[in-house]
Amino acid sequence: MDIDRKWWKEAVVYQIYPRSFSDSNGDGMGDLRGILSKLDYLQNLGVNVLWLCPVYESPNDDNGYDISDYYKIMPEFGTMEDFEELLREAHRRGLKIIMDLVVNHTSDEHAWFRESRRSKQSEKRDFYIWRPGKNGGEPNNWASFFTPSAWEYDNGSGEYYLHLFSKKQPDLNWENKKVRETVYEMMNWWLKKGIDGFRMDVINCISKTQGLPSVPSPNAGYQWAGQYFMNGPEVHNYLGEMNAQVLSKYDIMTVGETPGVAPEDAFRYAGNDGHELNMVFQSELMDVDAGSSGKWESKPWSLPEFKSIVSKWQTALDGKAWNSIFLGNHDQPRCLSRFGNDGKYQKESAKMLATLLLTLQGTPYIFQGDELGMTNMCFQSIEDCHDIEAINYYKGALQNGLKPDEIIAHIRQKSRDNARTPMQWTAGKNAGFSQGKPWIEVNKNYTHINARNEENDPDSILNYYRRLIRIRHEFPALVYGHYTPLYENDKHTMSYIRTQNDTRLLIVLNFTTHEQIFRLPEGCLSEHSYVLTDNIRNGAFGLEKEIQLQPYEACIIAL
Ligand code: ISL
Ligand code: CA
Repeated sequence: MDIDRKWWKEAVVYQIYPRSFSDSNGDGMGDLRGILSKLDYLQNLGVNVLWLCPVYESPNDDNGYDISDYYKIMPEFGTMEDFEELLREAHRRGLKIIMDLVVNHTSDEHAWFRESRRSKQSEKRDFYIWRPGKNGGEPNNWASFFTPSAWEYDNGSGEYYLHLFSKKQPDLNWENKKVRETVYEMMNWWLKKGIDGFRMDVINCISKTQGLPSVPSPNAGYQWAGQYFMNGPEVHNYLGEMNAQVLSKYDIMTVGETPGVAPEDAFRYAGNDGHELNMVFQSELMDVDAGSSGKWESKPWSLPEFKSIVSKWQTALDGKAWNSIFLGNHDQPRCLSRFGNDGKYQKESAKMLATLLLTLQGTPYIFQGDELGMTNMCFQSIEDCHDIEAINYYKGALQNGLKPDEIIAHIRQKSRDNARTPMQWTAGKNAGFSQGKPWIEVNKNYTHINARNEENDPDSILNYYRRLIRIRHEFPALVYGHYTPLYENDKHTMSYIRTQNDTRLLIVLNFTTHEQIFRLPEGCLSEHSYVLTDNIRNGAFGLEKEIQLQPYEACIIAL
C-alpha cells in the first residue's frame, strides 16, 4: 500500500486543560509550571503531542476561550518565560506542543473590541460584526450557543454586535482583510517561537452567510442558525489563504474543531491533496446521545448507531483525508461514564474504551484523566457548577418551566464541568492537584482513582494505556491500516479488522456488563494467529472458533 507517512498521523495526542491539570503555587488553579512538573509523567505515558487548551490572557468568561491578548500568557497560568521553559523542556523530551487557536471571536475586553465599540467611526469598528436593529429588535433571529440571542445591544453606538457564544465573546469579522492579516501575523509569531501547531476552535464558523438572513421559522423566538455560519461560503478561501501565508511554512500539525461537518466537508478541510488543515474533529459521535432538542436532553444511545458513525468516518476518509479520534474532551462528559461503566466495571470498561481509541485509523486524542479512568462528577446543585454553558442553560430552563431537579439531572449527565474536575494525582490532599482550595471541586473517588496508585499497579488503567500506546507505535497497521467492520448490527460487541499489506489485526470489544460469545469470521485464523493484548486476561487464552468474552473485555488479535 502506498502510504503517505507523516509524524502527526503516527502521533498520539494528549489534551491538557491547564486550569485543572496541576497547580504549582497553591492558588487552586492549574498553571504552566504545574504542567512542567508533569512532563516526565507524560513522557512515560508514551504520548507524542500535548494540546494545551487556551493559556492566553483572558477574563475567563469561558475559561480562556475568550482571549483579551493573544500575545500574553494568562497571569494565573504564569509568564511567557514559563511558557518558553515548558516548550523547551517538552522538546527536550521529544514531546511537541500544539496551542489552541481561538479566532472566531475574541473577548469583549480585547483592545480591538474596546476600540471597535468606542464609536461607529473607529478604525477597528469593522473588526467585528455590527448591525443596526430591525423593527425595534435584534438584526436577525439567530440563537447563540450560550445565550438565547446571538446579538448584544450596545448603548453607546446604538447597534448590536454578533456573538455566537457568550456576550463576552464577540465574533470577529473575517470578511475584513485586515482581521485576517492580523490573525496570520499572530500565528506566525507563535510558530516562530517554536510551537508545533494549532487546534483551531470552531474554525468552520468563521464565514457567515452574506446578509445574515433570519432563519425561516413559523415560531417566534431565537433559532439555531448553523446553516448560516457553519462551513460558510468563504471558509475554504480563508483557510487556503491561512495555509499559504502561515501553515505551509512550518512542519506543524493542525486540527480544526468543526462542529456539524460531514465527511464531504472533511475532504475539503483536510483532504490528502488539500491545502487547508491536516484533520478535523467531527462532532457526530458526541451527538449520538443528544435528544431532538439538543445535547441536554439525553437519549439512550445504541451500539449499532455508535458503530455506524465510527464506521462511516473510518471508511469515508480512508485514503482521502485523515481522521482524528476522540471519545471526549473538555466540552464533553467523561467517556467512561458515558460509553463505559463507571461502577463495577470501571477498570475493564476504561480499558475497553482505550482499546477503541487507540486502534482506529486517524490520530488519537487522549483527554487528561481518561488514562486513569476518571469519571463524571455527581453535581448536586447549580452552586457546584462553574461552566457558563451549564449556568445559562439552568437559568433558561427554569424560565421554561423545568424543575431544578430535572435540570440538575441533565447537567449531571452532560455538563462540561464533568471533564474539568482536577486531575487526580494522589490520594493526598485535593488529589495532589493543589495545596490550596481548587477552583472546582475534586471528584471524591480520587482516593482510589489516582495516578500514584496506578503507577504502582501493573494491572492499572494507566499501565494499560502505556502498553496500548506502545503497541500502536509498533504496528503501523493500527495507524494506517484499512478498517473493515464486522457484525455491524450486533448490539453487544464492536469488532473490526485493520489491514495493512500482510498485517491483519482483529479488534474485539464487549460493550456490555455480560459475557458475550464472539464468533471469529470463517477462515480468518491461521497457525500464526495470536492474542496481541487483552484487557482482562493479559492475552493468556488460546484461540478457538469462538471467544467467550467477559464483561467489557477487549482484545487485539494478530491474525
Ligand atoms: O460544548 C459544546 C457542547 O457542549 C459545543 O457546542 C461547543 O460549544 C462547540 O463545539 C465549540 O466549542 C469550542 O468553542 C467554544 C468553547 O466554549 C469550547 O470550550 C470550545 O471547545 C467557544 O470558544
Ligand atoms: Ca496555580
